[in-house]
Amino acid sequence: MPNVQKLKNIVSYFVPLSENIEIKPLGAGHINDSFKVTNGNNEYVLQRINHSIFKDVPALQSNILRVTMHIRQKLIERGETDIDRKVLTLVPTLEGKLYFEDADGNFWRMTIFIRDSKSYDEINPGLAYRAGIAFGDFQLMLSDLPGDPLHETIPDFHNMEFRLEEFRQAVNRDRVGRVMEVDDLIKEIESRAYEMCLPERLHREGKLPKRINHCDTKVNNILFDNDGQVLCVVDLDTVMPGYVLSDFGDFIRTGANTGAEDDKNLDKVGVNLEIFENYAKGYLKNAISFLTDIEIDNLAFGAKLLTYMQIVRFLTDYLNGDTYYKIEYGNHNLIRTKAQFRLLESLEENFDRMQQIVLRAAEEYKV
Ligand code: GN1
Ligand code: MG
Repeated sequence: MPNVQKLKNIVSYFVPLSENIEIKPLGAGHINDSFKVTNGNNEYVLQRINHSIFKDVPALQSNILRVTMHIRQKLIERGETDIDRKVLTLVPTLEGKLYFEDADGNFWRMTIFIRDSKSYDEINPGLAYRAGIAFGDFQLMLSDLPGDPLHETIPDFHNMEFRLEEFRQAVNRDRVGRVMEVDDLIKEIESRAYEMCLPERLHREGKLPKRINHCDTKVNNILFDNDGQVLCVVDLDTVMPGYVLSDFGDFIRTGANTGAEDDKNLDKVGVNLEIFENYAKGYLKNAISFLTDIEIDNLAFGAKLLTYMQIVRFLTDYLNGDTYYKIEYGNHNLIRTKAQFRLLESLEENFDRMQQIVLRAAEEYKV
C-alpha cells in the first residue's frame, strides 16, 4: 500500500484536505486498489486504476461518467429519493478532470462512498431474485443511452472467437511445455468451439444486438442497504457493449455453482437450479420490456457459454505460464479449468430444464 502521506497528497488534487482526514484500505478487489477516505464530514472511495488491464483510462472514465449520469437522470424521473446511494457519483479533480495521473504514471479516481451499504459473497434464492432485478434494471436503464456506443474498455472482452484465437495461439506456442498434459481438455474445448461461437455469427447476421452490459455480474457487485434492499450496481469498469446472454450467463456461472470456481472436489461442483430459476425470474421481470425473442431463447445458452469462455481463458493462461490471473499455487489455473469444466458438464446435463425455466418465466411476464 502506498504510504498515507502520498495518498493524502493524491486526495488533495480532488478535494481540499480537511484537518481530520483518514485513509484506510477498502475491500479485496483483484483488479484495482481501493481506499476509504474520510475527509472532515465527507466520505469517499479512492481507487488506483489497474492501468495494465484498462489501458485507455480517459475512455474508461468517460464511459463511467455517461453511465452514471444517465442512471441518475432515470432515478430522478422515477421520483426516487436518496439518489446518492442508488448510483455512483464520480468526484472530478479540482481541475475538472475525471482522473488524476501521478508522477509515477499511476491513475487515480474518486467516488462518493455509499453509506450504510453491504454486499454479499454467499447466495440464497431470495438474494438471487433481487440480484436478477438489479442487473435487469441496470440494463433497462441503460437501454436508451443516447450518443455513440460506449468504449470497449477491454477490447473483445467477451468475444468467444477472439478468446479461441488466443487459446489456439497458446497451444501452438506451448511456451512452458504444458500442452501434452492437457490434451483431453484441449479436445473437449475444440469439440464445442463451433457451437460456442453462435452469438458472434448471429450478430453478424443482424439477429443478435449488442446492448450495454455490465460484464462482471457477480452478486458482490451489488450494494444492498441494511434491510437487504438493492441500492445500486457497482464496479463499472467493464460496462460496455455486449450480448445480454453474457451478463445473464456470468451471473449463473458465479452465483449458481454449488462449488467454488476453483474447487478441487469436483463432486461439489454443479448448477443449483433453484438459484438459476430465481435469478431468471428477477432478471426477466425488468428485462422482458426490451429483450427480443432471440435474446430470450439464448439466455440459458449464455450460462454454458460464459462457463466455457472461462475454461478457455483459464487454460490459455495455464498454457502461457500464468501471466494474467493471480494464482495461489502452481497449477491453480489448471484446477480452475477442471472445476469450470465440471460446471459446464452439469449445465449441459440440465440445459433442457434451464431453457424451460427461462421460457416459462418469459411467457408469464409477457401477458
Ligand atoms: C476476473 O478478478 P475478478 O473476479 O474481478 C476477470 C473476469 C473473470 C474472473 C474469473 C477484468 O474478474 O472476467 O471472469 O476474473 N476480470 C477481468 O474469476 O479479466
Ligand atoms: Mg471485478
